[in-house]
Amino acid sequence: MLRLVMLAAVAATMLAPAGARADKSWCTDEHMQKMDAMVAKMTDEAKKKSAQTNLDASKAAMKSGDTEGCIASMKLAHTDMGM
Ligand SMILES: [Cu+2]
Repeated sequence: MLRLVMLAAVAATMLAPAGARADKSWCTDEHMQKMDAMVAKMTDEAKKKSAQTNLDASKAAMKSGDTEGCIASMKLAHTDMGM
C-alpha cells in the first residue's frame, strides 16, 4: 500500500505541467535565466519588447521579495512568449 502511494506521488509530480500554472518556482535565478534565453530567441519585436519589460518587472519584484508581483509579471511575460 505504501508503495502504491509513493508511486502515485511520483506520477503526480511527473504529470504536473511544468510552468503551466502560477508557481513560486518562476521566481528563481534559474527560471530567470531560462526566460532570458527564451526572450532572446523571440522574433516578433513588439512581443519581445513587451516580454522583456514584463520580465524585468518580474526580476525587480523578485529582488525586492515581492513574490506575488514577481508571479504576476512573469505570467504576463509568459503570455507575450505565447506560453
Ligand atoms: Cu517565466
